[in-house]
Amino acid sequence: MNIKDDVEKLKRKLEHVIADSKMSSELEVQTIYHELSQFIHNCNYYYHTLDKPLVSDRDYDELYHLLKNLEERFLFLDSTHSPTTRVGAKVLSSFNVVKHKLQMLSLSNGFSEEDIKAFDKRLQDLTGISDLQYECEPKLDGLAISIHYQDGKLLYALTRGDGTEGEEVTENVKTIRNVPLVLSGNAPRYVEVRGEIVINKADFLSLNQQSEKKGQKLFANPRNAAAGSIRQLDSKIAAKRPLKLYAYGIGVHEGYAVPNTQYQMMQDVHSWGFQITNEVEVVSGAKGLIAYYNKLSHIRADLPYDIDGLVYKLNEISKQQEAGFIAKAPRWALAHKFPAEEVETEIERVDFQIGRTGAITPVARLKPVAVGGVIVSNATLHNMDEIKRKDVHIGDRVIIRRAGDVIPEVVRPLPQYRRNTTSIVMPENCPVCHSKIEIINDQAVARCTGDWLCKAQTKERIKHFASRKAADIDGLGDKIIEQLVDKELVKLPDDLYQLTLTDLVQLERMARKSSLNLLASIASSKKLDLARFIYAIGIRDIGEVSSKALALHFGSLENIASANFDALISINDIGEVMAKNLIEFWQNQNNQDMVKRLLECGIELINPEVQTVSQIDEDNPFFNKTLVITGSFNDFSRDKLKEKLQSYGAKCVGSVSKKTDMLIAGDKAGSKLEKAQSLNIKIIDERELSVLLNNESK
Ligand code: I6G
Repeated sequence: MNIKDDVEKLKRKLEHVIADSKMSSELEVQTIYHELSQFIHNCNYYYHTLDKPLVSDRDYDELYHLLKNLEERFLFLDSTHSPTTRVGAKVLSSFNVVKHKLQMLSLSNGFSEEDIKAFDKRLQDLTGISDLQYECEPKLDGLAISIHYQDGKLLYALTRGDGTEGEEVTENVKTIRNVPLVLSGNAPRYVEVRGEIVINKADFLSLNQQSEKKGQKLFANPRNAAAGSIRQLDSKIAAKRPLKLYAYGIGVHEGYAVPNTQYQMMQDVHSWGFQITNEVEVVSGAKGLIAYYNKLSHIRADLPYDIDGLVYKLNEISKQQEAGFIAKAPRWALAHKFPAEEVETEIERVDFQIGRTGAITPVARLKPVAVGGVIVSNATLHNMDEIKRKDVHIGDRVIIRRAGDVIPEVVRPLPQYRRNTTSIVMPENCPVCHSKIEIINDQAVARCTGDWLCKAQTKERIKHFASRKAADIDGLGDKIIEQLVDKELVKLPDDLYQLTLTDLVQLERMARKSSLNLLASIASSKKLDLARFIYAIGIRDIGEVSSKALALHFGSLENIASANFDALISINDIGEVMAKNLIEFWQNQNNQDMVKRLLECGIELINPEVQTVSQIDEDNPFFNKTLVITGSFNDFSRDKLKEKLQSYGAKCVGSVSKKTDMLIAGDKAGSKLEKAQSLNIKIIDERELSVLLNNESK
């Protein structure tokens, strides 16, 4: 019998049940309901996953309405996994944060042919096999997700989060048309499927066209659109977004008979009803990997989705187990990243942006151009030295580069096209407050001398004061700060504490409720750790780490303010420039007044317990060691870990060099791990770290 006959037979049975609903037994209704929902699940699979419609649109609509009709008529039916749930459900107030049953690991990165050869060589040495097979896939640029199924039914879905815990986004994931709500084939009783949620390039263009027609904000790129959709609290909105899931792996739980190869694992996932990319291949050795890279680079633009690299995995599962893990990344897998995209455009003009400390950055305003999936119209030129070195002019055609989420930069001009260009000249006065600009270090750094009189500096200083690591004023975003400074309601940080409801409700997009919430957050920020306060007042070069070191060492604001140069540089994290800046800061009457006013308006400082070197056990393995902490950790936040290691007398620095004694590598350790490996620096993962810390605290 063909599909058309199946559809007609189903319709006849349903019409009978619906027309004669009182005569049908509960079992009869359950049976036909089950048959119909299975049929529609199958139609969805053929349409959304295989891209081969099974029935006509008209038949589909008719069957779908019959299914809805059954659910409305027979309330005893369990519709939790019905195809009708794809339209979304209730609106949530927030997402629950849930621990992953199995950690979602990250991948080590490779960038060059040398990295690929080294990856293959490492695995050859580890396994003792010279001709290794790899399973290869494109690395989709989307949002990683883990979906759990029990007895073949979708149970819950979590975002990757920090790898240890993620947000529960089940309602939104259930709206994704190619995510099976019920598994087919021979799926294990409990299974976790991992994949990437994306919006295909063509769907992204239509989505933005629709948004434009409705006068709504456009999405920057498919990844942002996918991530934003999954984080919608109203799943009816997510249901309207053209999201897709491409599965890439399995979180192995008891009851799954692990096959021999990664390739077979992907076929298992596919057989349960998931879409996998069409580009999965198995190749031999580094040569095969490089050929795969060349092939995919060539067809990258024609793929339906954005990719930011490729993933290579040892194909044999037993060999994966032999290779094991390093710093929470599998040793048996590698993400081969594509180089940052570069495009050509034109510099229309150059503006000078003023930062928190008055430092001036030249910014090129560009003819808008698409790069790395977003439209770019600004790029940094760093400073005047860079402009001179690169020989960039206004009106030049230039190459710009955008890597990941970092600010795009001008790489070089194309002087062969140069006509009617003009030189870039640093203005003598600040474009915002018109104060004199001082040039330091032979042009490398230029600064506006307006200090708190410059509204541009004030805006950046208030943003810094209110930021998460400083006073942490929730709800005080950049746009509000800009309005407050423009309207001269805030000239200095203490003005924040004098704001009234009347001041706030007059601002754009501030209703009574949001204004009251903001006043409450401002009030609760008055209780402030000394270290946060030091960081918040924005002393030049005094970052979060040095603020903590100062607070821990001196224990009170008065002690920090009166410390002399020698006392300051005796602290591990304070260098000579920082010590000089600290002394200059406290000598400046304006700064003294600002701090005084903050304390007068009720800021209550919480002083830490002072720690002296003599309290530290000098035999501990971290004493006097220079450490770099990278990646994320299960049991510590990075900040807490830094604090803990500093309390053992360690010096925590930001980058790996020959002087580094140890790298503390958590999850997603990335380039610092690679550099430490190449310099033969001792690497400690979270497990070893816990052992060392436990031994020390005994
Ligand atoms: O983030 C990832 C993207 C794609 C992955 C991944 C992947 O395979 C194609 N595979 C693994 C093993 C991990 N992350 C940890």
